[in-house]
Amino acid sequence: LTDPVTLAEIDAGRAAFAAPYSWTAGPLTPAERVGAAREVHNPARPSDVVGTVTEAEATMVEAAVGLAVDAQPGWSALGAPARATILRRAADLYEANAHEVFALTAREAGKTLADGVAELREAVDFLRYYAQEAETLGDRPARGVIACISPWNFPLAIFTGQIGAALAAGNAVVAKPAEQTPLIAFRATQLLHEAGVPAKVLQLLPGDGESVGGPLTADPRLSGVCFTGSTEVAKLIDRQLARTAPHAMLIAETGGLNAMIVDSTALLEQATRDILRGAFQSAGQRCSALRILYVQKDVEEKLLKMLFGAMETLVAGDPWALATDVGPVIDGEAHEAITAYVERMEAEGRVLKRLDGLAEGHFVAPTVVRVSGIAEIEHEIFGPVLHVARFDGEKIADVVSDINAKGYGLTFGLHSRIDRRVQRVLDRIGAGNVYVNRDQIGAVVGSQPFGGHGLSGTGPKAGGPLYLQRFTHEGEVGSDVLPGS
Ligand code: TXE
Repeated sequence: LTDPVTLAEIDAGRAAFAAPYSWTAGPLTPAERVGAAREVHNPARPSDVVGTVTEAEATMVEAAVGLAVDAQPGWSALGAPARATILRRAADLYEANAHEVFALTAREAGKTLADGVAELREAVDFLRYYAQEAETLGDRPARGVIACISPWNFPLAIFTGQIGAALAAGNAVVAKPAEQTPLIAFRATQLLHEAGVPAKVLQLLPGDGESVGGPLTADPRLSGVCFTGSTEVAKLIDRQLARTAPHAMLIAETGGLNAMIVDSTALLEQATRDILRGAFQSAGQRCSALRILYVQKDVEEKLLKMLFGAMETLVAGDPWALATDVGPVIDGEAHEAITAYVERMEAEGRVLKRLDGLAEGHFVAPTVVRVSGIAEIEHEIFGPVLHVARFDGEKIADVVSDINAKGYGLTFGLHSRIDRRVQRVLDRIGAGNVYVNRDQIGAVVGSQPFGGHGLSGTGPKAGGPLYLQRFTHEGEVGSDVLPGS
């Protein structure tokens, strides 16, 4: 845990954990609120219905963007200090409702309590950081209406970070959360409204990618899209904007095939701990997660022995139990895809280690798979599956070239105690975030901004000073194009 959680918070969370949720709010009139109701299920216990959501339809998208266009100038005219005050108030409200956030992240997204704490911390940091940055930037012209499209793996932090930046800079937002996690998004939106963000300035449109995300990103009145999710969808949106809103900016944060190199001089105890966290925390469902470990031949046997031993200590199970390290993957579809991959690897005789599975829920047992190198991995496996390759000390430059050639560029880790080697590798590696002799885990808002390039995304890094500028008319920085779109 990054922060102590009190017993009272856990008790309060337990009550919230059992409460049914439903989505009804929004500035649209009841007649405009159309769409089918959808049940949201707990990934650890699929028979548990967390709540129901009325999903939006295309006509609602049109109405919502219209309301946002009308409301945006008033929000912008409030001025940066007033908007910053509102966002800080929202951060306070998030903290005051911490227990409910933990409960929802566990129950709707299958996140462990430790992950829930980290997620809340990051969301709150985003709100306060962008509030402060907005005051520093002063009153620059905002862009207009921004569509924020977020994934389920950080249903609070990424959702809040995108929205917080757009709002701080004076834009109105139409947000589409991931279809798997609308309830956390709904609760966060309520708290932002309660803090003083007008209902028309921040609207939430739950629904799936095609039926809501599609029409939303095709609306010519958009001034920008802030997207986190798969590379494929980022490319779709990029092409869509070029057709219907060529003036609009796009920030896309997508996946990666993140590597770590461990050489024979590394402290293996530390490397083991960092590999374990990098590969299996959040059940491997982090864009920063470690996917392929390159270990130098002469320490391979020892390191893998230590790693497999450490894996045995991982507790998989109910995310709400304090002892749990690894929760479920997000849904049945993800479970099926990752399991099919692991079974294929097993049939090919590549599985080096696989923990026992759990009978109920969408659990995937942490698994280690043998590969000869990154080129062999077809695409990102978004779950607790680590690939291992070995290398010869002389060939480290080739390893770095292979990683670069794959075209992603999100996170990279290196464990070595040879300074010259560290420097040489860092000079060559193409990754947005690099971790040396430490765990390869995500962002630290304000001090370690996060983001990649190549197939891993476009635009400035989240949680850094250039990010907010991109939401204003003077922020034409980092506007590269996604390869292949
Ligand atoms: O992503 P999608 P999914 C990667 C990871 C994962 C894969 C698929 O490899 O296995 O992507 O995950 C919305 N127009 N990451 O299916 O589909 C969608 O509704 C507009 C990495 O969840 O990209 C959701 O809100 N929007 C990642 C959001 O896009 C559309 C986090 C992301 O969904 C749309 C998540 C469309 N046509 C997945 N189609 C990370 N960087 O951390 C979908 N969406």
